[in-house]
Amino acid sequence: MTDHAPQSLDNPFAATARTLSQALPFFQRYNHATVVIKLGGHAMGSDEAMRSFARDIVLMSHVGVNPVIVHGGGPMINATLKAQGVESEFVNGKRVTDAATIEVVEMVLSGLVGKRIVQAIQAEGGTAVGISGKDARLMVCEQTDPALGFVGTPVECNPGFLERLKDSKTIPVIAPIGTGRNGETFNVNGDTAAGAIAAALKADRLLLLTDVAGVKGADGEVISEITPEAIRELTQDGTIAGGMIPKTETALDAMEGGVRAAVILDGRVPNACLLELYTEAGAGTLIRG
Ligand code: X2W
Repeated sequence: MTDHAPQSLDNPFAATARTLSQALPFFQRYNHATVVIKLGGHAMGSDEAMRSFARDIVLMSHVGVNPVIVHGGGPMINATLKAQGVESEFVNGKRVTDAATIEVVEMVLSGLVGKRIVQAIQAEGGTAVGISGKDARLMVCEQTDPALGFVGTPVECNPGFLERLKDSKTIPVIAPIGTGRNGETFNVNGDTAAGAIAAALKADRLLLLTDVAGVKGADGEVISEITPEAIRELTQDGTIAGGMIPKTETALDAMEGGVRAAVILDGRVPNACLLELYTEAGAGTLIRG
């Protein structure tokens, strides 16, 4: 008898089952959605944080999302350059990149950082490939400004190869390195690269994972949802300032390019991506028109 008795009402797993059930409308909403996730170097943190991020990505892919990861790695580039006795200079958030620096940037991003993310995803049971904007001519760039050296602005994205990866349920992990039309290598700001790739894919969501909770209003509180017009107003009156400006600009540019909505959120919060996509409250600041 007891073998077949209904589970008691205080089953400790009841809350887990209820959480899954509550997520159904969100699983349905994002089924077949393309979600571009920018993982900034400051959001990467410990091995445990990387494991948690990778697990979220694999879960998303299992419930019908097509995740595309674009990563940064600024602090890791700084550490490698420092070990070589080189200090970088940044102008408007972009690293002045000479011929020797671009080699370090490419090695660190495409080699170390990208492959760490690939391995983390595969450790959780997913399949990922690490590429850069050079591969399959994904991100063709022009020089941003001669004063910045080998810093590139994406002028052409060819995302056809990403579509083929999607068909085989392979998660792309993209380093923000671009190719020039004459074979140059360009260093691209990670946010800029994520925005350009999200626009080329006409992504449903662009998640910018960073180390702040979101966009703050004049009262210092994080704004949970905001329109592009309101972002422009808050930027003009100086409420949005400093390092947040490149992020909001990326979000607005991506939306002008056809991305449906962008979210700026704290990637250090456990399960940040799941909180955003699969719960009523979301996470960080959702920007949509
Ligand atoms: C960045 C690329 C990496 C990046 C750099 O060299 O640091 C430029 O500044 P985070 O971790 O997202 O900041 N490129 C042109 O964007 O990393």
